[in-house]
Amino acid sequence: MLDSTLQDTYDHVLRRNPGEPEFHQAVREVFESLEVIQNRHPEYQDHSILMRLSEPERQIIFRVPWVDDKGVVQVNRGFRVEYNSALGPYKGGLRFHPSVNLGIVKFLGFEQIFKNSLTGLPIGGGKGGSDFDPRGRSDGEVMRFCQSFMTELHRHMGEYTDVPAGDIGVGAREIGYLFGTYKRLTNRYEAGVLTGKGLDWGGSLVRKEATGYGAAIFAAEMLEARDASFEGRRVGVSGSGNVAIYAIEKARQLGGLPVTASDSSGYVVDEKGIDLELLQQIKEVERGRIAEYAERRGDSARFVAGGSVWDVPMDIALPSATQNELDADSARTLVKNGVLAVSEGANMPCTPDAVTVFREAGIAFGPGKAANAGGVATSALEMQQNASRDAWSFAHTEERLTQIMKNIHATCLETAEEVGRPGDYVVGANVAGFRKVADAMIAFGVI
Ligand code: NDP
Ligand code: 2IT
Repeated sequence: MLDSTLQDTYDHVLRRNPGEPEFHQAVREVFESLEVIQNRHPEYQDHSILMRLSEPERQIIFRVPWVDDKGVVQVNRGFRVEYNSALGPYKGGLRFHPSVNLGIVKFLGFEQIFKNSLTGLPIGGGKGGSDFDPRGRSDGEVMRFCQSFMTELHRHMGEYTDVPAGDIGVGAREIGYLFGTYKRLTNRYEAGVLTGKGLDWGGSLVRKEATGYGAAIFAAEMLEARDASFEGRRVGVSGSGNVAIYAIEKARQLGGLPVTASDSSGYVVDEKGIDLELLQQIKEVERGRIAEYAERRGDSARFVAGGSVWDVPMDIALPSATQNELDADSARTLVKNGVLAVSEGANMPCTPDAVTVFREAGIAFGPGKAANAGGVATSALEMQQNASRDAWSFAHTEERLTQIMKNIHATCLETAEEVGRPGDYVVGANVAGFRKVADAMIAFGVI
C-alpha cells in the first residue's frame, strides 16, 4: 500500500488511464520510492507535482498509411508522447513493434523523464513509435513507412522542441530514412533534431554502443561498491539487438564471460563465451535469428527454443530485450544460482515481484532508468557535437559516457543513503531523478 496522499493520486492515475498496465506499473514504482521524501517536501504536494507529472504535456496519435511491395495500402498507428520539458527539449526513442500502443509509449516516456534527469544533461522526456512490425519487411517497405511516419511527426519536432532517436525496431537504417524525410520536408539540415545518426551525417561515435556499454559499466560500479568485479564471472544477457550486443562486448572487455543471448524465439548458451563477430554478422548484417548463431558456432553453443534464458547459471544478469521479460520465478532461479548483480539494459525488464525478490535477497539491482541511461546520455553528447558542428573521437566520447555512468551510480547510492535506504538503487534513482524535475517545475510556476 502507498501512503494515503500518494494512493489518492495513484487511484486518480488508474481512473484516468484505463487499460494501460505498463504505465500504471512505471508510475507506481516511482510513487513507492517517493514515500521516503513525502514528509520532508510539502512543496511537492502544494504544487501538485505528482498529479502534473502523471499527465503528459502532449500526446500525439496519428495515422500512418503506406504502400507495401504488393501495392496494397497498409495503415499503422503512430505515437509521440511529449511527456515533460522541465529540463530540456523532449528526448527519447521511437519504437517500431507490433506491441506498441499508447500505454506502452506513456510508460516509456514517463521513465525517460527521470532517466534523462539522472544523466545531468539538459534533456526532457518523451517517447514515440508505431505498431508497425519491421520483421519480414523489405528495405523499400521500411523506407516508405518511415517517410509516411515522418510526414506527420516532423511538424512536432525541432532541435529545441523534440528530439527522437531509436529504440526497439529503430536503428541507423530507420534514423536515416526519418532524417532524410525531415530534411526534405523542412528544407533544413538540422542535425540535432534526431540522434543515432550515421557517422558521416552528424552521428556520434559510441552512440551505437552506448546503452549496452553503459549497462555493463553500471553493473561494474555496483560490483565495485561490494568489492567485486566482472573478472572471471559468467554474464547472462537477454536480447540480441542493439543494447544486448554492446552489453556483451563491454562485459567481455571488463573481464567477464558473456554466455547467453536471446530473441523472441529462444536463447543460445555458449560455454566458450559469445562470439561477438558472429553475433554481429547474424543480427546487424543479415538481420537473422539467434537460432542461427548456435547452428554456425559449433559445439560450444546450443539453442533452446522458448524457455527462459534466466535458467542458465550466471553471476551477472543484464536483461536487455523488453519490458517484463524477467518475472519472480526467474528472479528466484537467478538468486538460487548465486547471481551477484542485475543491471537493466532494457526498460523495465524486471517485473515488480522480481525486483522484490532481488531486494529481499540483497542482490545489487540497477534499475533501467539508471543502468541504461548511457544511450540517451550519448544522444545528448551527439546533440552537443551537432550544436558546435564538431565530431569527437571514440576515446573522448567513451570517456564522457563512462564518467556519466559513474556519476549516475554515485548519485543513486548517495541519494539512497540520504533518504535512509542504503544500497537501494531503485529508490536512489527515482528520488534523485524526480527532485530536479520537480524543482524546475516549481520554478516555472503552474504552466
Ligand atoms: P532492438 O530492436 O535492437 O532489439 C530488441 C531485442 O529484444 C531483440 O533481440 C528482440 O527479439 C528482443 N525483443 C523485443 N521485443 C520482444 C518481446 N516482446 N519478447 C521477446 N523478445 C523481444 O532493440 P534495442 O536493443 O534497442 O532495445 C532493447 C531494450 O533496451 C528495450 O527495452 C529498449 O527500450 C531499451 N533501451 C534501448 C536503448 C537504445 O539506445 N536502443 C536505450 C535505452 C533502453 P526479436 O527480434 O525476436 O523481436
Ligand atoms: O530508452 C531510451 O533511453 C532510448 N531508447 C534512447 C533514447 C535517446 O534519445 O537516445
